[in-house]
Amino acid sequence: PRTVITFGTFDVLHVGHIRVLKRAAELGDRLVVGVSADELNIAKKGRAPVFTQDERLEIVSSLKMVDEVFVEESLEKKRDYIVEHGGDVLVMGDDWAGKFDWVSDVCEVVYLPRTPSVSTTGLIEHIATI
Ligand code: C2G
Repeated sequence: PRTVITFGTFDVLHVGHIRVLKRAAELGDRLVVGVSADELNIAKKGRAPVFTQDERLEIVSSLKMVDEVFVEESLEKKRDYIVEHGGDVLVMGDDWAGKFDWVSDVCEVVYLPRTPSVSTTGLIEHIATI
């Protein structure tokens, strides 16, 4: 069986997240998702996610196209996570195009086009004006 692995924050889950997960799942038999840790978001984006990592893990693991979830503590551990979870193909949105080519010694790397004009930041700003 072909295992697909992908990573993300999946904070305030929206249709862009659903579409990339669906398309990722279609590339294999089993989809494993690394959900980024709260600490990783604070370090990289300077703010905590709206939903905690436990909440985001519960949400993502409830999706029918997702078979397994784990916490992504560091971007630098990507190759270790792929090997540990038996990933045959890494899928990322094309906002990350080229950024994870360094794992192509252990698996195939595919970047999928993002869904235009939907983002968690946009949603937060929209909700704030209501
Ligand atoms: N995505 C998308 N279209 C959007 C928004 C997001 O296709 N309009 C995709 C992203 O390209 C990514 C996934 O949804 O593949 C999750 O996006 P984020 O939650 O923003 O994840 P990010 O914080 O970029 O991941 O190792 C990577 C890290 O975990 C960070």
